[in-house]
Amino acid sequence: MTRNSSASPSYTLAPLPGTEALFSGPSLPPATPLAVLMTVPTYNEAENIEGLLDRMVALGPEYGVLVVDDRSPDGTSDLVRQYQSRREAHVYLLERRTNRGRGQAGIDGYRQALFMGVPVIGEMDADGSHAPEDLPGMRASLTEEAGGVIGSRLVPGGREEGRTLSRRLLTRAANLYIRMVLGLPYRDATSGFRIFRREVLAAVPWDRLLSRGPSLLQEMLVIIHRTGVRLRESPITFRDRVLGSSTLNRKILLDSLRIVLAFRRRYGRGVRPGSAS
Ligand SMILES: Nc1nc2c(ncn2[C@@H]2O[C@H](COP(=O)(O)OP(=O)(O)O)[C@@H](O)[C@H]2O)c(=O)[nH]1
Ligand SMILES: [Mg+2]
Repeated sequence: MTRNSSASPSYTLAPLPGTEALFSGPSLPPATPLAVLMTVPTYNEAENIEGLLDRMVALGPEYGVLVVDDRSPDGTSDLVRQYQSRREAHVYLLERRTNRGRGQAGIDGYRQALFMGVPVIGEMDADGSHAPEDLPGMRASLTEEAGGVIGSRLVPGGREEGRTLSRRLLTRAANLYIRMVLGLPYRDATSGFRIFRREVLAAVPWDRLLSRGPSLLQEMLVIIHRTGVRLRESPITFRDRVLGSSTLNRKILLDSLRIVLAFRRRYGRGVRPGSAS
């Protein structure tokens, strides 16, 4: 379903091979064109989604959100639709009917955002751990020579709040492992808060990725790095999820260690000869 009126381009559902989905937009799209579109995968985020939308909309009319929901039983998508009918804001919803999962939701979100032609496209969690207020700083770090910006907990100025010592150590150990195995120069390769130029994302082979889960975050970085594109890191304040429950468990953790080795087999460890530097 697509509802549209007035000035803004009339966005429609992108071709999403292998996924059945519905797409909707605001009843009253703002006259200001979309400059930054953040994709937000959601599964049972009814407690968090309206607060996130309010904070995103407060950044200005050129910022938009694309919620990518997997039929959350708690009615997350109903809340988004209500928001679309009452606020003049770039709030879009992709309701996936098949292939539930964080990895495929992320892929479909990026495909939909690319199809919409927005110049800067990113992703963040719905659970409040990523602060919309950090986005303008990330956008300011997107200088001409950068292909994107990682919102980083582990560069000077970056912070973590409300996290146990074991979670903080886990983040650091995972990043050390990823840096060593994949030869990536980034301090926070596990951060799920990032923005990219659309041309950088357009070069990602979305239908040939290995990831089916959260490891998509690292697979995207390794693919982009191998093409010679460089990202910057900009400090963020990360807050551990306050409401709802995390999908991270021991099995996901072990799977993600294994899949990093699979990335190394497929993509190698260094920059490909012949690619730009
Ligand atoms: N569409 C979709 N989103 C998901 C799925 N699993 C998790 N998410 C969302 O992905 C984001 C990250 O998940 P979260 O539970 O916060 O993981 P953590 O940050 O690693 O603890 C949140 O916004 C979740 O609602 C899923 O199967 N489908
Ligand atoms: Mg989270």
